[in-house]
Amino acid sequence: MRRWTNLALFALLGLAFTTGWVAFFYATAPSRASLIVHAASGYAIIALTPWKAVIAARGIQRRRPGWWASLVFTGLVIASIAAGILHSTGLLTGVGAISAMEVHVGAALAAIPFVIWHVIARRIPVRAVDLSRRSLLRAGSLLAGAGLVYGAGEVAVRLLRLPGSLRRFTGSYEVGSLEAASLPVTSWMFDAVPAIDPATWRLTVRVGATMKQWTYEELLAYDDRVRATLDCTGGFYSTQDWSGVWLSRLLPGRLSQASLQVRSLTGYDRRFAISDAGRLLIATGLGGMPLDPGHGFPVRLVAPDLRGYWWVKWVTTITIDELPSWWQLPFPMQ
Ligand code: HEM
Ligand code: HEM
Ligand SMILES: Nc1nc2c(c(=O)[nH]1)N[C@H]1C(S)=C(S)[C@@H](COP(=O)(O)O)O[C@H]1N2
Ligand SMILES: [Mo]
Repeated sequence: MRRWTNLALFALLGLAFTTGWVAFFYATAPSRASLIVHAASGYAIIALTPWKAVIAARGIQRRRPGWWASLVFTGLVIASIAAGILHSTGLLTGVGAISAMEVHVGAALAAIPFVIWHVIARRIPVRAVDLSRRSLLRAGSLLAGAGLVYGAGEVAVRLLRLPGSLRRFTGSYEVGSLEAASLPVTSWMFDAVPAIDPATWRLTVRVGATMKQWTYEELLAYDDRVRATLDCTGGFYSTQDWSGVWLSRLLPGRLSQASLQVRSLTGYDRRFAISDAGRLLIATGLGGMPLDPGHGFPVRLVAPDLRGYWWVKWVTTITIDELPSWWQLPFPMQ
């Protein structure tokens, strides 16, 4: 049971980590599907606490080198799970500018080097019986049981009318919809708001060797509109009315290329399939007013049904090329 507990924890940590990122990748149904498995793996980790506590108590008594690092690791796992539950129930969704979701993911990321160290320093032999019917069945029942606990928790959140009952299927909370002034200004990681002079700014559209430039005035002549929901992985969403021009209208007629890359003045970029151009808006306006610098002035991308991190702000260049649309890191690195 001891070895099985440690192996199960290893598998569950990997599952929680993977399903968390899958949920971040989507703003549609797969996000919820992934979060159900995610929450179940989190509760399964909690369920193993009594067994792991015995293992850990023995290990701590033995004072093996680096035992304190295991305690830091334990602290990070507890912090991540606690912040996840605080977010999901809505009991505490943030303190000041820091959201519970940011703490949740931040602690999980900080735990990575510790898990790697922990499983190397406390290596356990893996044997054929670990994949036996019996251990797999046990793992399956643990995860299914944890899934039921999650389901019961969701029911309880609704019966108790906790704020968590108001969250969207991605787990995000609504903020200031249809009230442009209440839309938060946020960035993926490190980007700061640049100062851009609309008189000299140009939107460059490159197709192979040819290139066309648009001035801010020229783009203002369009009035395509869309109501769309920005769903930030930081844990909030907001539905707003956006105006501007469908990206497809800025492209020359027939294109054989596979993808288009939208790039910010800051270097931040995202790549899309060319077939998406008709549903991507190059926005100049929010709630009937020109964008303000924080929300992407002079123009930003509005990408309905995609998570907020696809909505590139301060766009300067659109490049159409032969690269497949999946040819990029799944998440930006800046
Ligand atoms: C939620 C994840 C985990 C937590 C919070 C955790 C925590 C701890 C703590 C606090 C100790 C005692 C201090 C020490 O000996 O360093 C320990 C020991 C140990 N852990 Fe973990 N651990 C986790 C996952 C794992 C995994 C995935 C493995 C292996 C694949 C593992 C294998 C061990 C072993 C073999 C020991 C030593 C027990 C002994 O010396 O008697 N642990 N763990
Ligand atoms: C050590 C790794 C992790 C563990 C053990 C863990 C566990 C949990 C738990 C227990 C919850 C609360 C579920 C609920 O009651 O609804 C939760 C929520 C959540 N986690 Fe994680 N998590 C981990 C890492 C991550 C990562 C890396 C991400 C994203 C990249 C992530 C994204 C989320 C999201 C979006 C929610 C909110 C779900 C909702 O409100 O319905 N998690 N997590
Ligand atoms: N250039 C650039 N665009 C960006 C980001 C960024 O960091 N840099 N952050 C993205 C993320 S994560 C979100 S949620 C939205 C936030 O848009 P808002 O500040 O208008 O609410 O912008 C996206 N566009
Ligand atoms: Mo975001």
